[in-house]
Amino acid sequence: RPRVLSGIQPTAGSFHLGNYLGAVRQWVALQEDHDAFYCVVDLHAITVEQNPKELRQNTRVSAAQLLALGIDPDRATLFVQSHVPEHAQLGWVMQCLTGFGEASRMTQFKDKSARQEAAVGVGLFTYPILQAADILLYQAHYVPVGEDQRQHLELTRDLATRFNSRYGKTFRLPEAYIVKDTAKIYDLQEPTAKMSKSVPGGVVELLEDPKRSAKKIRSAVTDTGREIIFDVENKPGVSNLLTIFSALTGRSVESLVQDYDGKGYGDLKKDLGEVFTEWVTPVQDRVRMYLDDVASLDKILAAGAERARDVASGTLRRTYEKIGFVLPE
Ligand code: AQP
Repeated sequence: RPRVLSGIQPTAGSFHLGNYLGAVRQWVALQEDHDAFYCVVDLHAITVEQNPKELRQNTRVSAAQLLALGIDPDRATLFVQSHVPEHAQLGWVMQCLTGFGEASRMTQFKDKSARQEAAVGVGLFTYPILQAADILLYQAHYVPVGEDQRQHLELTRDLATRFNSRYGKTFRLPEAYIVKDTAKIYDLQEPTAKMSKSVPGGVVELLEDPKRSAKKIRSAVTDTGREIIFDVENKPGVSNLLTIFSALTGRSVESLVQDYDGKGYGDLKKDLGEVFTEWVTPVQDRVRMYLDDVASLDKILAAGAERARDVASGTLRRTYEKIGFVLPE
């Protein structure tokens, strides 16, 4: 079975709808017929300052959300990145292989560092290199992510190619698995910008009170005109709502457009608020259930880490050997 690997940051509060539709929804589908590895990337989280108590809580809440959204620990390997030390170890190897100029071209770093008020750490700069190590350790065929990660995937492939040509074939070249329709969910208040936790406003959070989400959806910025049609160029707000509506219900955008023929933006937004509430309420119930039994949750993560280490340690050993490190007996 082809291998997939992906990770998500233990975001404070909760995941947002962009994380779910752009990434986690694909994770759930792929676990059916792939050998899937999914991790909560806490090492990535400390690239910006974290409160220790909150980080620990956010990591568990993230794992609970993944389970509640449909990741099945019997089918997929679900783990916490810091439980598998090989990530940091291969991360160092990859750093030594990366050009400074090459790393400087990463647009996400440019965006994030420009937005950050606190001093920018080197970890934020080398973030995509650690991400490359995350992927290469598992010899993943596919990496299900949103559009914003495409450049990081290219870097990963470049580093794998470089290592392979310098030391001999070691890493598989992974491919981004990006579902076009939901590759980029937009901010509800600014529908030409990516929905993102660091730009609060038009972000729908999965664990907030659904009434609040429905209100955000009802007050989403729509476009001039009245017609409900899918036209990303000229009607980004309405198109974004149609994308979300379609993804949550499984109905095609065309059939939604037909149904809303002659109706107003208000109707669409009100209905989408209800659709979201209906979808998210049982998800929230399941998150609570997992968090009520932290011991069992931690057990799931420990079992996942063990399976992940089995694969990761083999790759790291082969890598060390190729580099010329003396391997410990
Ligand atoms: N708006 C989005 N549309 C589609 N996919 C998205 N992803 C994030 N935002 C969107 C995808 O979610 C996965 C996990 O992302 P992450 O853990 O790297 O979180 P992030 O990218 O840091 O999330 P944010 O909210 O976008 O954070 P900031 O504001 O820090 O940039 C990834 O697969 C990502 O593509």
